[in-house]
Amino acid sequence: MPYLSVPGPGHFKLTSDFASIGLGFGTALGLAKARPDETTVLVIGDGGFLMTMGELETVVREDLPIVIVLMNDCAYGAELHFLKMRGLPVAKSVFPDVDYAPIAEGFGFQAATIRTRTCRRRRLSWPSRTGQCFSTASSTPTSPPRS
Ligand SMILES: Cc1ncc(C[n+]2csc(CCOP(=O)(O)OP(=O)(O)O)c2C)c(N)n1
Ligand SMILES: [Mg+2]
Repeated sequence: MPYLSVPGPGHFKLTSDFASIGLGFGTALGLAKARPDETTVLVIGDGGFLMTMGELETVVREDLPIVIVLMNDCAYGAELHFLKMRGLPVAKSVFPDVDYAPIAEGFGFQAATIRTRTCRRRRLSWPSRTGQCFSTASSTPTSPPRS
């Protein structure tokens, strides 16, 4: 993991063992419940998030200390790239450019959308408190091809 560092192996959980998308959020809920004195950081793709975003309500209701970093590339990125490599139609692998931050705010999260490096630097002091925070790191949508 080139961009993430953690205190030790017990602080890192990759949910790819079962190879299914949609497992990240539930796993993070369990970890946060088990370790209420630490902040759990969930890094999740937009595809996996779309399958499980109702859990935003669980985080708030259970008052779990979670920071969510949503990596929004407006796609089932893994499929998109394989389809492109094979010259196949990609339309079923792309999503509209949804801004998820206001949705998280509606549930009571402190939320921000980060689209540029400048924007990211400005937000570095955030999150400033424990509790629920939500950051969606959106790559600039590239008008994904619909064919
Ligand atoms: C239940 C299930 N369906 C389909 C797949 C195939 N699959 C692997 S990665 C992926 C896309 C995940 O999209 P996203 O969460 O947005 O992450 P990204 O690849 O864009 O970073 C899919 C559909 C899977 N692993 N599990
Ligand atoms: Mg994605």
